[in-house]
Amino acid sequence: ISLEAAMFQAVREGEFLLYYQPIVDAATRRIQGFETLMRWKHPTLGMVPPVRFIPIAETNGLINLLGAWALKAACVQLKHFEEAAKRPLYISVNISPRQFRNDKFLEVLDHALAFSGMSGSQLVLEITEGTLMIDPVHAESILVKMAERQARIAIDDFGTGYSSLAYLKRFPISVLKIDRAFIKDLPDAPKDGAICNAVLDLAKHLDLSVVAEGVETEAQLDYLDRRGCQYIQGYLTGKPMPAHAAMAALKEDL
Ligand code: G
Ligand code: G
Ligand code: MN
Ligand code: NA
Repeated sequence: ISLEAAMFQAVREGEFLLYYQPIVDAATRRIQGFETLMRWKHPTLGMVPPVRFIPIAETNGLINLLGAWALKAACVQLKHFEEAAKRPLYISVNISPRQFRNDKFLEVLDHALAFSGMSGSQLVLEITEGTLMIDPVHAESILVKMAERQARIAIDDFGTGYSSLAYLKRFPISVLKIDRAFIKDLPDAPKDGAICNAVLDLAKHLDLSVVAEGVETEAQLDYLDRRGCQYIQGYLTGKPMPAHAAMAALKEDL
């Protein structure tokens, strides 16, 4: 049985689950929100990594079903996180190119918000530069509708895509997520440091937030914090974890 066939079975059997990775304030290390990351727990194969199953789901269209489930489940979970934390938080959800272009996408989004009772302002949708560039006219119309719902847009893997900076002017974007590729060799890589500084400067002038991804060391966090990077995500401040562990992390995070 192929991995693809196993995926359809996995949907029926409820083998997909969501992990949550904290996004923290660099200065205080307080949790501000979580990125939702999909996991597949297969009964015999064990944990199948998203790099193996997301591309298949993107090709056969199953990503629309999985993505709709993930968005709704993440919104419901956010309400539980906020009850545990007793303060407002946000949830960040990855949206693949095919999901973004699906004509049911706005319905899926509205259903997730209505079902969970969550405000759109607490939702961040992570898309890549590539997703925007496939069809910029269509992308603009979707982004404007998201902005009407107060949902924020983050550019995921920022700096690694094949695109121009012009879209930062054209589209209503709120967050840049600096790709791990630019973080991993900090603080001793002058070119990576220069790129991070340039992104932070650009974001400041465009009034965008920045999240540095893949922060694994204190030296990296310190470097980014000193240069005014407000938000950090990485193994240093929290690995992707199941909901119950994220709840525990929130209760420790006074
Ligand atoms: O979690 P890592 O946890 O291995 O995730 C690897 C990649 O899989 C991420 O870069 C992301 O692009 C993709 N991914 C993880 N979860 C989701 C999801 O819920 N939806 C989509 N579209 N992609 C996801
Ligand atoms: O493409 P996207 O940024 O959505 O995916 C994030 C990916 O990065 C996930 O696979 C997640 O598990 C992984 N990740 C998160 N933090 C770290 C980190 O500190 N180090 C490494 N190597 N990977 C990380
Ligand atoms: Mn992401
Ligand atoms: Na990324």
